[in-house]
Amino acid sequence: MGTPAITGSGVFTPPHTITNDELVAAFNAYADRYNADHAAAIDAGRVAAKVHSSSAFIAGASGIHQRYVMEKSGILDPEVMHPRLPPRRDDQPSLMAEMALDACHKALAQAGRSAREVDLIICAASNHERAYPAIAVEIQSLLGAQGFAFDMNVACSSATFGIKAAADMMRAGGANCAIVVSPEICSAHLEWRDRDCHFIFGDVCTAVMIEPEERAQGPHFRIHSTRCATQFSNNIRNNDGFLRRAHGQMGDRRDMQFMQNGRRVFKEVLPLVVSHIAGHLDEAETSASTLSRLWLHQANKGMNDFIGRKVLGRDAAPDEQPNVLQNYANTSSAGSIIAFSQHSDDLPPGAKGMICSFGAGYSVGSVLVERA
Ligand code: CO8
Repeated sequence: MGTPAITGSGVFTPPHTITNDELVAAFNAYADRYNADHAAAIDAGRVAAKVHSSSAFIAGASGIHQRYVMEKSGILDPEVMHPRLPPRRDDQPSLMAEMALDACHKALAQAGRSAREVDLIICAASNHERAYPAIAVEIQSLLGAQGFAFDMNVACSSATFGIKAAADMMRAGGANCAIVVSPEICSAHLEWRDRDCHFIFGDVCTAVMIEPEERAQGPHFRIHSTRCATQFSNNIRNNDGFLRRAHGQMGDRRDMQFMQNGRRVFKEVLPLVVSHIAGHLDEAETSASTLSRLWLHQANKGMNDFIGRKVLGRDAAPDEQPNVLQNYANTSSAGSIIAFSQHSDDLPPGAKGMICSFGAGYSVGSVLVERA
């Protein structure tokens, strides 16, 4: 089998946006109601008053200006503060599969392939809508693809780990036409009532086509090499899971949604990522000075600026390290793939770049590519 290549990519962008100002207005209205409802307990010092959020803080601390979501009225209703996503019947497509179909069709069109040629689908995402049957198998059926499909989850690194899995299978002869698809409905596992993190996430779906290079029908990116690493940490965690009922814990517990110690994540993940990228480049006998582009995980602009500076040894120009989080916020595993999909067409043949994700686990995944 030949060298695997990325032959197409696609992004499904949800229909609704929430600006920082809209988000903060809803949060502050919720906080005011909460404080009024708990006034006696707050005055007696038994309950902490909720403090207002601020658009200026959000933009300054994260670089996020807005986010896309699948449903916005519930998130912005101070009485609700979560998206209203009605359950789907078993004979209806799941929400993740519906988002995935759009992104997959865009990736297939760019690669010049029909769905029937696909023989591997990996649905790589931070959370899956149900335990089984796999969302990936549903996507395979709805697309009319062949072969086999499975779900995987490495939180924010799901897509890069998925690309590694597909590329390795291709090198071993186990697949010939693969899609790694990442439907991320982050709005459903974010606690919108928590001021420390209510601004962080948005929804999206990305898809990446991977084929042996000799099958490519047009411009493509040769996958030179991939590198994955993990190191256990509790600093990004979500305790929701199938044992919840067995534990007798069905109530409204804060740890059943996204939780993070953002400051520690910031401090601990940066050195991990910088040394991971340096190690990958060493293994590939490639110098950072030959990289034309870094498509980094989209969690925080300050983090990305720092990583770019350490990797390149100087400040990265905006087109060398494109950010999309000002529009999309953190979309977990899909972030680096949105950046790749929307900011790669201009690269000339021979240009090299690196896709790199990092997040819960901790996990770091990198993909070194070359434009062909
Ligand atoms: N408005 C106004 N002020 C605020 C707000 C707010 N909304 N929030 C906090 N503040 C205040 C704080 O109270 C604090 O005040 P004081 O100094 O008086 O105590 C001050 O601002 C500073 O607060 P922080 O220390 O929290 O602020 P930071 O500058 O550290 O910024 C960030 C916070 C933006 C969260 C930053 O720490 C960060 O980006 N960290 C890294 C995050 C990261 O990379 N996480 C990866 C998670 S993604 C992942 O792995 C996928 C998980 C699966 C997906 C889940 C989907 C839901």
